[in-house]
Amino acid sequence: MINYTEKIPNNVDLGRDRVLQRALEHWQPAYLSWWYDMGPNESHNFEVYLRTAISVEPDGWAQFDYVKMPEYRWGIFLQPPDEKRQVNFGIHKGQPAWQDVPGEYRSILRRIVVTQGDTEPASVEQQKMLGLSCPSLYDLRNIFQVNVEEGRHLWAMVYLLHRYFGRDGREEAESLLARRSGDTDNPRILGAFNEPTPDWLAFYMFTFFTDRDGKFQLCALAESGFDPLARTCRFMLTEEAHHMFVGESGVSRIIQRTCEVMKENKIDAPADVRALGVIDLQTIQRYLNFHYSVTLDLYGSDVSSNAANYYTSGLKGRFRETKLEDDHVLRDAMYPVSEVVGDKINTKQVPALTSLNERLRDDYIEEIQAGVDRWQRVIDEAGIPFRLTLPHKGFHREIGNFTGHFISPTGEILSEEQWKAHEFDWLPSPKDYSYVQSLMSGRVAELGKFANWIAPPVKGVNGQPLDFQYVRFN
Ligand code: BYC
Repeated sequence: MINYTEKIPNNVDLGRDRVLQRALEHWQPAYLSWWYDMGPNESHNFEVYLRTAISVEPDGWAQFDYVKMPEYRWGIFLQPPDEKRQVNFGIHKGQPAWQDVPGEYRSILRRIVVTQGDTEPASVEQQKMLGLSCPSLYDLRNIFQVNVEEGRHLWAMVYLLHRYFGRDGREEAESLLARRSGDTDNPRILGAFNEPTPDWLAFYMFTFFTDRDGKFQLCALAESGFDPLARTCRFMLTEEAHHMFVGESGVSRIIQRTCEVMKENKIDAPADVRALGVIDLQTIQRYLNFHYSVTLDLYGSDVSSNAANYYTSGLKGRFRETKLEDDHVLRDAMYPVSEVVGDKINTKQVPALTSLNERLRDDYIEEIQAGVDRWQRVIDEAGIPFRLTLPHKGFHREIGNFTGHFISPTGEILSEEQWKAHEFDWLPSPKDYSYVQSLMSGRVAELGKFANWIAPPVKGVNGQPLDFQYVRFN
């Protein structure tokens, strides 16, 4: 069980390590000050119907109650240890899993933990203003749940930094509170986390596409031979599932509402759809193209010696590593990656070890495609002849083999002029953003009411009705 009697709730017996406890208690006010500054705008007095973990077991989510977000019990929760666990891949395969950081891997491991940790506060910063334009109390509660859990994911990484990386770790933990999403001088580490999330369509796309990168990266880290990292990622994954649900169902409800209005009024031209105050499917496709492509970049270069090192040293595995049937060393294995040669996109075989980023990206794409197929069903059921598609992997990429090339959504290699002529057929234009934001100018806060541009969900949170008071404003 989680100990909530301590200042920092935890299931790692924090009280036994006074030095660590004091260091984290020192970091705690800095974290809160960051939350007051960069957490959801003007929300500090709201009471929000939030879930708080009571144990790390799968059914440990039983507790729902009204909580003021700055009083949320952020803490340190690791999956219980498995004494027999081993390093399951790479050159140390078969050795007992490490309970401490192996000296030779200290700096690369710290780097992985810092990169993971950096994304968590970044996403809270990106979503800071959205509470002011929520489509319902149900949705407002959901974004706040996502935000407090991203805050807890930051705690998870900061615990590892403080506990296992000494002074360097403490300095990194401070830097995690100092960088800012989108800041020119001190930005967040990874590209997608410096992009704005200016409206609720962008928020749902982000939680569908980018939080799912979170899932795949956490799954890869949950295989780590460094056992404390593996155990903390396993518990984070239970929180991540809700975030992806918010994204998938949010986009699905927007599509559903648009389709209803199109059918009722027998219209299909985007201008007519917009005139009725809902988001045209073409704009939804452009948002999809944007969020998909910036998220693909988060997997890193197609061919990466960093990725090979992470794997060989047993620090970061593949998706479902222990379920895969091969040697888990990848000495002779090959894997296909794409590259642009002249005016063609070719596939070539490269060592599987160096193409692990590409492989994880491919695993991700498979799952994303299944989600997009579920959105498509909503359109098909309404009898509307429109297809939502994932653009080509090379479309709008800034990391890896496609960088510097202009690739259309269907995979044609274009000149820069050709790209420019079509850019805003494929990606949201400033006009698209201002239209979407014009729909979201204020907060919809009456009980049970939903903004015109989104359908209500199928059911409420934790068995509560849709007209439940999910947030009390005070
Ligand atoms: N933007 O060999 P390369 C989540 C850098 S999301 C900017 O290509 P590598 C969440 C790279 O750092 C999951 N820079 O890549 C979701 C390197 O720099 P140096 C987050 C980038 O290292 C929603 C250089 O390019 N977790 O949890 O194999 C809400 C060449 O590196 C980018 C993780 O990412 C980029 N997109 O792989 C909240 C897991 N990509 O060495 C939370 C930990 C690469 O030249 N991170 N670079 O200075 C990793 O495993 C790896 O760092 C990456 C990159 C997969 C990100």
